[in-house]
Amino acid sequence: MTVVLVGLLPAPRTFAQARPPSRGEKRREKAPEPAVVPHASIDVPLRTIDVRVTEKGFEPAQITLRKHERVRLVFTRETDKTCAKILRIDEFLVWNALPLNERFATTFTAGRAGEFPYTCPTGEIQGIIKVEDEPAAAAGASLHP
Ligand SMILES: [Cu+2]
Repeated sequence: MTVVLVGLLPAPRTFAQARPPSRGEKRREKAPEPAVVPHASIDVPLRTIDVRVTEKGFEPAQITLRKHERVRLVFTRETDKTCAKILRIDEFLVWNALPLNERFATTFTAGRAGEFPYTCPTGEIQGIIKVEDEPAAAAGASLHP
């Protein structure tokens, strides 16, 4: 039997467009920036955010980050009564089991401003990661000290 897991894999564009344009090549279209970027420096402070998975859903259900902020999200599932036994964050390439009462951590650097949902496998239980643009004065400073 063949099982096709539709939607399991995030769109390849997430990592696909890191290649710099070669000289003389006209870029036809600007590809979107990736949602996650390599950790630019271990000196960038790491912010840890705890998320509980309860009967009400994700708590908190909204996380606000700045672009290029380095974060560790720590999920703890505290209920068996919802289908959020698996965590999806498609844009950040996360699809992980959440064992009951265990901590699951994912660490990344936000690469692009936007709104990125974190959900149960079916998408009914949802939270939103909001990544805000850096203030203009700080732009570039965090990546190129
Ligand atoms: Cu669900």
